[in-house]
Amino acid sequence: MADTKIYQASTTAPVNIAVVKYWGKRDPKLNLPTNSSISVTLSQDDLRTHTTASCSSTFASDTLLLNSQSQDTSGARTQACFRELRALRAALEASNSSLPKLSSLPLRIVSENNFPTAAGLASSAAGFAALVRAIANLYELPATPTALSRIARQGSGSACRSLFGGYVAWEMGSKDDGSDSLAVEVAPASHWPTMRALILVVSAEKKGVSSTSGMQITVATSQLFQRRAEIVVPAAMVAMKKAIKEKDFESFGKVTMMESNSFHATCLDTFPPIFYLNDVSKAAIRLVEDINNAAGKIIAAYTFDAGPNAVIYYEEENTAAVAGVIKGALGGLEGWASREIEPKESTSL
Ligand code: 2P0
Repeated sequence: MADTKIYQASTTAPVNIAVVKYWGKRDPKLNLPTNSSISVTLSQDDLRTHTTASCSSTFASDTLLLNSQSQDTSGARTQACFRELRALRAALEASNSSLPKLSSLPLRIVSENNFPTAAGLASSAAGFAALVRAIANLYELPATPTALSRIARQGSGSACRSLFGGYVAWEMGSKDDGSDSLAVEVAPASHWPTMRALILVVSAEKKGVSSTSGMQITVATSQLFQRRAEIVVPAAMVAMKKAIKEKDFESFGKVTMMESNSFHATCLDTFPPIFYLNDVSKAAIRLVEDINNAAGKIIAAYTFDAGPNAVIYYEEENTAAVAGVIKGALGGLEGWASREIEPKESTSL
């Protein structure tokens, strides 16, 4: 009798915020970057994608539902993830004939974010990481987070870093096939339990220039870009890994802020220029400077991605001096919403 069973597995993946930024592809098809990057994974209680993957001979075709809305699965990125995961499952099935032939069945993916997708908070990173992990669980693949990061990277570059919790490096690699462009753990979240992040949502509008096209124009036109990729980021990678290992917040904060500034300077140096920061973002930068000046050292660090929203890192002992002051100062400003987040471990496979 034909197998009409529905096979199913669920998982969650967290949002990550880069402290050394990915910006530039040397291979747009495989999402191979022009520089390595490092991120901090945020708590899944606050920001995460939950995904259920199922497959069955009763499904007509591959489908993907995000926050109850049907998404196109024919895009090259989704197709690359499906193809890679099916190939791994097919290899398992070839070596063990008692396994059900899931690799040839249509897939149904259902994803929900517990944060607004349009809020500019790295939704593609959590989304593709959850998609890849859910299908890997469905297929019972004996794959490590690093092995799955190679696949998630093809969905969205930053997604490869969301396969881990804590502090994660995406090593750019040097091979043309991308086999060494992978995410690795720098330290688990438990290594630095006092780390906190405050998310300041300035605008929940969708960003003007998408990361994918923005970074392509930067690579083609920015004169600062090459120096950033070859000199600035490699030095920041070394300094950031050391700061995390030593739990040295002053160094962590300085590299985080300089990296954000370097990334946005490169955006401004793109032609035509890309503006992600707005006046409210700049007010947040000034406020963090004031807080650090008042403390006589770096106790708060801002970072901005491809949009105006700020993430402020600080240590628990400075909650009042950082999160308290920022919330007080920005409370009267329209359009600001803040959430305090504790970096946490990612759910393991
Ligand atoms: C990052 N960003 O490292 C940087 C900082 C935005 C600014 O990764 O084209 O959505 O899907 O590989 O991963 C945003 O880029 O781009 C990003 P694709 P992605 O987090």
